[in-house]
Amino acid sequence: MVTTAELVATALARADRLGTISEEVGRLVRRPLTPAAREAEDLVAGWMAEAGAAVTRDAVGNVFGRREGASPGPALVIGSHIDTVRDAGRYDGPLGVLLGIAAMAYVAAREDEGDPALPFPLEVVAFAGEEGVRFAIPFLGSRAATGTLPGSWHGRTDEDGIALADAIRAAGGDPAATGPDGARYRAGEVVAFLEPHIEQGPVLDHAGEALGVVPAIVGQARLRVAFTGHANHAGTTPMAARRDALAGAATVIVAAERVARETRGLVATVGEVTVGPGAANVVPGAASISLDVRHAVDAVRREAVEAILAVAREAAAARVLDVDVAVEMEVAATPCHPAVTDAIQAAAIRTGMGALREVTSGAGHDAMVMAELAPVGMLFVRSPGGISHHPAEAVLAGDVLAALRVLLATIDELAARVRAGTFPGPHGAAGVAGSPPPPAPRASRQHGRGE
Ligand code: HGY
Ligand code: MN
Ligand code: MN
Repeated sequence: MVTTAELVATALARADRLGTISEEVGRLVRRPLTPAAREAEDLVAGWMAEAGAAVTRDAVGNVFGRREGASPGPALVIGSHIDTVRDAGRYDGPLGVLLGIAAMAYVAAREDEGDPALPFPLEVVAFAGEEGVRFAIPFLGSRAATGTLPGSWHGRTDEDGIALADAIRAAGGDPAATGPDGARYRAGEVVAFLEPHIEQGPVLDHAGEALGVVPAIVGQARLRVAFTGHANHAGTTPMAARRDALAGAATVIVAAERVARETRGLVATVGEVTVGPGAANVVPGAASISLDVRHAVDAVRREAVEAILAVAREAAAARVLDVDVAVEMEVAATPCHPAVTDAIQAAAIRTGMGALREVTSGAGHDAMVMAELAPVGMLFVRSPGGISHHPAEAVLAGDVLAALRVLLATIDELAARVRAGTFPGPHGAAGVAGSPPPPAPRASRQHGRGE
C-alpha cells in the first residue's frame, strides 16, 4: 500500500516538473491556451490516469479525472488551477491539483486492498485559467467548466491581439462548447468542491501553523482605467499646455494606495501600466492602468472603487483628458459552506492537527465560481515568508503531508456524512450563498473637455 509520505514526495516532484514548463526562458509564465499550458495539461492528464481516473478535457484546456464510486451521481470534486501569473511560483494552483491526484491514488490503492468504495464518484480537476493574465479573464477555466463563461468574453483579446475564441479554435476547440450546454459541472451534480491551496499570505507563517481553513474569500473587482491626452514634444510643450495622460494615471495610482491605506481590510493594486507612445522625450498621449480592489464586504469594496474613480474623473478634467473605465471582472465575496468547513475541521481533529485556524482568503480562487453551484471548502497550506506570485513561493514538505492527511480524512468525513444523510444534498445555486455569474463588463467614457 502506497504511503501518504510517498504520495507527497511524488506530488512535490511533480510540482517541480510543472514549474519548469513555461512560455518564457528564465521565469515561470504559463497562460491558458498556449503550448506551455498544453504541455502541462498533458502531464496532469497522465498523472490523473495513473491514479486510476478516467480523464476528459475541454475546449479551454481544463482536465477532469473521474473515478467512480459505489453509486453513480453527484461527485466530490477536488482541484485548483494550473495556469500561473508572470514570474510565478510553482505551487499557486498546481499544489491543489497534485494533492487531489495524490488523494485519488491513495483511495484507489486502499480500495484495491478491499476498502469499501466511496459513496460518490471522486473527481480531480485542473482548471486551465484562473489568474486572468491572458485575455484579462480570471476564472476562465472554472467559468467554462460551469458553463458560465459569457459569450461576450469570446472577443476579449490578449496583448498580441488574439481573441479568446480564436485561441480556443487554434487549440482545436469550439468556442461554443464553453457555454451552458458544454458545462461539466451543474447545480445538483457536485456533492462538494474542495480546493487545497497555499495561503499566499503571512497568517499561518506568523502563527507557526501548517494548515488553515477558509471561512470566506474576499470579493474583488478588476478594472482598466485608460486616459487619452495628446502626445507632444517634451522640450517645447509648456506645462500649462500639456494633456499628459500618464500624469493623470499617476494620480489614480497614488489615490488607490491612499484609499486602501485609509480603509480597514481593503487592498488596492495597480499592477499593469501601459504608456503611449512610450519615449522619454514625448509627453505621453495615452496611459492605461489595471486596478484590482478587494475587500471581504462588497459594499465597502464598491465604495472604495467609486472613491478612486472620482479621482480619475477629477484628474481627467484638470488635464483635459478623456478617461475610459472598464470593469473587466467583478466577483462577490464568497462564503465557504459551513458543512464543508465543518467536515474539514472534523478531519483535522481526527488526524491530530486539532481545530484549524480560520484564514479569510485575500486571493481569489476557482472555489468562488464553483460556489455558485455547489458547497465549497478550502484547505490552506502555510506559505513560508507569506510569499506568492513570486518565484520564492514555497511549501514545507511536512505541511503538504499534513494537508494530504487532512484531505483524505475530509473525503472520509464527507463520505460518512453522505452515507448518514447528514450532509446537505447537492443544491441549486440558491442553496448556498455564493457569487452570482459575472455581470457583463461595464464601460463608461468621460470626456475631459466637459463634452
Ligand atoms: O489574484 C488572485 O487573487 C489569484 O491568485 N488569482
Ligand atoms: Mn491560485
Ligand atoms: Mn494566483
